[in-house]
Amino acid sequence: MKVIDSHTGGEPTRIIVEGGPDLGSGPIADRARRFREEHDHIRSAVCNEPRGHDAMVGGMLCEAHEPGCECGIFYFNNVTTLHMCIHGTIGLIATLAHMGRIGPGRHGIDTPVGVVHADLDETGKVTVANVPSYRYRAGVPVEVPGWGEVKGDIAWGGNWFFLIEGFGPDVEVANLHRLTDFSRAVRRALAAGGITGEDGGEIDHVEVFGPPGNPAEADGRNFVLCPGDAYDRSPCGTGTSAKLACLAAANKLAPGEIWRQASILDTVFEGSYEALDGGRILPRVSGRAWVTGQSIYHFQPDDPFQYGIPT
Ligand code: PYC
Repeated sequence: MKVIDSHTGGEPTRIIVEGGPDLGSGPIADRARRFREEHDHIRSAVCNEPRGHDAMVGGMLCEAHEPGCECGIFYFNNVTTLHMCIHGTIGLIATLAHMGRIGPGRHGIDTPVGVVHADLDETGKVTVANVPSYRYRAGVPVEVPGWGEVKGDIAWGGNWFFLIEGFGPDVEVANLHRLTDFSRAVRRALAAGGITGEDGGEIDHVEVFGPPGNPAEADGRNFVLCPGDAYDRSPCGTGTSAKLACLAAANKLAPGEIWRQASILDTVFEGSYEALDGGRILPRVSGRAWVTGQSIYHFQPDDPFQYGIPT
């Protein structure tokens, strides 16, 4: 198996470019389900130690099902497959360019949540037009053991997010452990209270907002807890999409206006949106990825951790 590694604003992406499992043909969502049900050991082998670590996001490069797409992709992490991942898509575009498969221009990518388009420019900047996003509920109260009542918005940005501002620890890198504890407690309280996305989907990402470290470079800083309990080193593209949906719903950002979202590490994604019918938006998120290496993996039958150390 061959993988190519990159990072997008600090968040790693590892794309399986050769030697992945045979998932057949058909819609990417079906192939992602087949991967989850029949090849979960490959997810663990790629993302977990000793080859990976808890922040690693993997991607399985496939033939596209939808016409006009450059490729298909689905993403996974240390515990599960993801609906969508924008930092991963920015990493995928950098990887395809590194492989010589694509150059600057617009590229269609077939994903489990629909076709997305990514523009690569001459400088390496990638802009992803994400799936339609929306705020589902605003100011939802949840009683969080040890932290009291916390209010947040529920929004879809390709994953379900609970977006919190004004509660919990300050969004500063010195508070990483407390932010992780807080966000995990919020996610547990949401699950215990039966609070879900509109489709009953689990809210598996928690996003806490604070002021930017440097207002000349960003409009806000976030901390994002991912499903496997790692924090997103990047500003999280699906999380930025969910934020844009909330700003649009609250009339705080006009269509086409730029929102600069900094991560907890102060790496920045730029976001803007186009208004769609029914209160939905089409978010566009820009960032940059850098290829860091490539590897050939060996699976030795007598290696007790050939498929990773489960998280
Ligand atoms: O950038 O969308 C994103 C993402 C999701 C999980 C980690 N990063």
